[in-house]
Amino acid sequence: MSKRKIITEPDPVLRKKSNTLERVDDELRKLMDDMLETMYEAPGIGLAAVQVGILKRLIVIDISKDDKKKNPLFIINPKIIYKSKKTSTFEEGCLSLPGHFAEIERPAECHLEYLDYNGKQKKLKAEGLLSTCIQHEVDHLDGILFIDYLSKLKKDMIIKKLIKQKKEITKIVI
Ligand code: GNR
Ligand code: NI
Repeated sequence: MSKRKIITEPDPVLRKKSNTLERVDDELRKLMDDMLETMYEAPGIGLAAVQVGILKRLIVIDISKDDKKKNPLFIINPKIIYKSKKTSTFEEGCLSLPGHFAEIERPAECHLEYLDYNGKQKKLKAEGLLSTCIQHEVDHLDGILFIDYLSKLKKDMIIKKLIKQKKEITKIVI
């Protein structure tokens, strides 16, 4: 397994729509293993392939807190088939928006159809943090970031700070 570089905002790749996968093979499983390692190292509870620069409809999630009892979820071609009217709010972070957090309201429950690590068709009913995380990751596959749900003022402020951070990093490199 190898760790991959996480792309951060602003980067036009993060705004692209990811493509549906045609098959689940060993090459794809290698990518999923790399994504899981990258996510654990970050650390984060979810990662979409686009965040490592690959425009494929693929996400990995592990919301388990206990380091010893890992519970990874590999989700290929996710399709949200139900979203509840009831909503819930969580403080969200994003590995592509380092250092920024915001309370985001989303449907509390969602039902999902997808292919697993072995290419098997699965269904999942999610609530709580898992439901929020799935919706956050599926948004990535459609080029959406959580800052898109904030006011223009808050969103622009965060993007401005991220641009400044990137400029400072390049200065250090030079
Ligand atoms: O690590 C992450 N934490 C998180 C917290 C609340 C809601 C969503 C997330 S996902 C995020 C990792 C990430 O950027 N995934 O795309
Ligand atoms: Ni994210």
